[in-house]
Amino acid sequence: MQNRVVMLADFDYFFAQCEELRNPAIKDKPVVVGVYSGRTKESGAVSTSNYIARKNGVKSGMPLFMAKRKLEGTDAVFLPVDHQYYEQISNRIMQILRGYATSFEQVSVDEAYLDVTGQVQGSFEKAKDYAEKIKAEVKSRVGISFSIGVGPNKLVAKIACDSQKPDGLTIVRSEEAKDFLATLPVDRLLGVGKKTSAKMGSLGVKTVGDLASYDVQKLIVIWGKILGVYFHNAANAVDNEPVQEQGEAESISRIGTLKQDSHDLAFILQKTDELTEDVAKDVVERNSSFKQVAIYVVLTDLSSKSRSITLEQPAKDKETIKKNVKELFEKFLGETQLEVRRVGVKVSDFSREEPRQKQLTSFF
Ligand code: DCP
Ligand code: CA
Ligand code: CA
Repeated sequence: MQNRVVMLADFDYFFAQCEELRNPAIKDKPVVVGVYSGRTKESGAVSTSNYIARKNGVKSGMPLFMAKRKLEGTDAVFLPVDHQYYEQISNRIMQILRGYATSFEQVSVDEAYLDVTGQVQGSFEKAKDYAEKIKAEVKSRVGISFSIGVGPNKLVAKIACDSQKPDGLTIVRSEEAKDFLATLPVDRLLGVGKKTSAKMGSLGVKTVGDLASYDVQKLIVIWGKILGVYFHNAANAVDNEPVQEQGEAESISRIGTLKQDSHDLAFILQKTDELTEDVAKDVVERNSSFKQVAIYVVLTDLSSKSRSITLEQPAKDKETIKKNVKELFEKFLGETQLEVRRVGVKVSDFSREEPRQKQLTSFF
């Protein structure tokens, strides 16, 4: 099986960079964006700052008075957060990024995963050029720089991205992934907080590499099956979470044109079976069950029709789709003399199961 190529894009010093964008005159100064609590003129916390301010020791979350002290004697600029404006910029970038990926998942105002396996034919070599192209386009169209991590999955892409900022591009190939993670402290893994890393430390597990070679059965005894297996896999750079848009699609469908117009059931089902394969793959990826199967038909006179069946039980397998599509077409072809030109397969009415990701993160 071909390896996946997953990117994480994380916008550099985002709120502060947005401020620089609308007021380039502040670019060479320390820039601090903060939330002013309003109690006194000085009270509040730093949201983020540009890299000039960071060099002086300013950090996200730090009280503003402390940031002021660190920047004493400089021409630092302090600004209040303007979420609406940052969201506008973010949306423009996200829209561009979305166009570069087969599947796309925005995770926050300044971060998104892109599955680009198809675009780069699974090649990390090509992924490098592709990432540079994406960065250049966003820079020229929006004016914002960001860092990209590329890896065989989301976990590796994220850590790759964090390893080189700002304006970074870090590529970690499948075969390098395990070694890349091995020297990092365990708390760099999602879900390993203070308590967990202290517990792991007491077992002699300090680095991700230690965790990777630790007996998985022992991890399961301590943390239970789901978390134990997750820690083991994550440490070994194994992560099968799909890149998927948050929020739910109403339906999953595919439409195609027949090689020639036809009234022949077997010929038509050849095409719909092909479409069903793709629909079923998406169903698996979204981990959803559907209760409705529908066909869409465009006839030679260009009129279009649709027919649907509601299942008694939610289903998620492709055989159920094929069987119902067949029944729908048998019936439909009995109702018309016209030949069929285009066909579509659609499943809908999802009863979504807990996505695996949610199950896991609900532990954290
Ligand atoms: N943010 C915040 N308070 C924090 C951390 C972050 O308000 N304690 C906001 C401001 C950031 C944005 O979220 O601009 C994104 O957070 P990041 O952690 O990605 O940090 P930056 O984008 O600021 O910097 P970097 O260049 O390190 O990604
Ligand atoms: Ca971020
Ligand atoms: Ca960022």
